[in-house]
Amino acid sequence: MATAQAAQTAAPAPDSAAIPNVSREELLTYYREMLLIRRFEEKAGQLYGMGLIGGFCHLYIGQEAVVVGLEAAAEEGDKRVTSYRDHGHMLACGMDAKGVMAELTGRIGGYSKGKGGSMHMFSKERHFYGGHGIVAAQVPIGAGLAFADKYLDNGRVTFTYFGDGAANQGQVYETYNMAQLWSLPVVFVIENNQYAMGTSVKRSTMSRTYWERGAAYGIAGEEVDGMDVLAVKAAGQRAVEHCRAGNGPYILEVKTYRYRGHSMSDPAKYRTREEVQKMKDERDPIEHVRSILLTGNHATEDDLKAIDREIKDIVNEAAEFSKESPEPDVSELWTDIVA
Ligand SMILES: Cc1ncc(C[n+]2csc(CCOP(=O)(O)OP(=O)(O)O)c2C)c(N)n1
Ligand SMILES: [Mg+2]
Repeated sequence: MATAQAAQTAAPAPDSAAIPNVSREELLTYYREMLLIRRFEEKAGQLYGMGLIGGFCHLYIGQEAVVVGLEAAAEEGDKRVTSYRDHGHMLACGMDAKGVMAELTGRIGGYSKGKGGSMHMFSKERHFYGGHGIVAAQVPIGAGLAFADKYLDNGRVTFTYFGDGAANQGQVYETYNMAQLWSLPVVFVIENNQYAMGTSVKRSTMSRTYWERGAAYGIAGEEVDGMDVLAVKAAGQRAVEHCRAGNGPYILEVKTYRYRGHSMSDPAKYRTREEVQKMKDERDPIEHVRSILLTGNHATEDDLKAIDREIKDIVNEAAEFSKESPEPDVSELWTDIVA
C-alpha cells in the first residue's frame, strides 16, 4: 500500500523534468479530454440557466483529472459506474457529447431518448452503467458487475466511483466485505471533493482517511492527488494490475475539489469564495497539464489555442443538437419500461 500526496497539502509547481515517460501525445490527449469535460459542463450550466435543462444537474468542473486519469489506465471492455455527477465519466469513456447534451435537454436524441436526464444515462457499447441518484447505490452494483466478470473469467475490471459522503454509507462496507471475500476485480474510486452537498468532511466524518477503512477487510488501497492527471493514471494502473492479477478489489481515494455548487441550486454558504479561488489558482488540473506542455516545449500557445477551438466546436455542435432534437413522442411513455 502506498500513500501519495494529498491535493490539499501542497501546490507543487509542474516540473516536466520530474515526470518520466510522458509523451507529447499523451499530455495533449489529457489536455483535450479534460478541456472537453470542462467546456461541456460550462455549456450545460448555461443551458440550465436558460431553462433548457430541467431537474437536477450536478457539474463536474474541477474534478476532470480524476476520470481522465483513470480512463487512461482502463482497457477496452472495462466497466464503469458512478453517481449523479456523471457527465465527465460519460465523455471520458467515449460517449458522444451530442447524445449526452440532448439527454440533459430531454430530447429524443439523448442516450435515454430524453426520458432519463442528467442522472440516468447508460451505454452498453461504452460499458457505462450509470448515473445513480441514490447516494452509494452504485457501489454494490459495481461489485455485481465485477462478480459477472469474475464468473465469466474475462479479465475485465469495474471502476466504481463514489463520493466522500457516499463513503459513510453502510452499503459500502457490506460491499467491501463481499468484494474481498470473493476477490472481485473492482476498483473502488472515492472521489473525495471535501463536501457532501453543503457538509464538509470535517463536519461529518471521523477517521477521514477513507481508503484506510479497507484495511478492516484486508483491501489494499492508496490516496492520490486528484488534481494531477499523471498521478491519477499511475495510481489507476497499480489498481488495475492488482485487480487483473486476481488479488481482489483495490481502493483509490482521489483527493479532488469541485468548483461549482453541489448542483445548480446550491446557495454555496458553506465555504468561502477565497477557498474556491485558491484551488482554481493553485491546483487547477487543466492548467497543470497546460503548464507541463508549455514549459516542456511540447506545445506552443498556438497549438493549445487550436485545441481550445476544436473543443469549443464540439461543445457548440452538441448544444445545437440538444436544442434541435425533438422532444420524445408521447408513445415513448410505453417503451423501455419493465411491466
Ligand atoms: C440515500 C440518499 N441520501 C441522501 C441523498 C441526498 N444527497 C444527494 S447528493 C448528496 C451528497 C453526496 O456527497 P458525496 O458522496 O460526497 O458526492 P459529491 O456530491 O460530492 O460528488 C446527498 C446527501 C440521496 N440522493 N440519497
Ligand atoms: Mg463529495
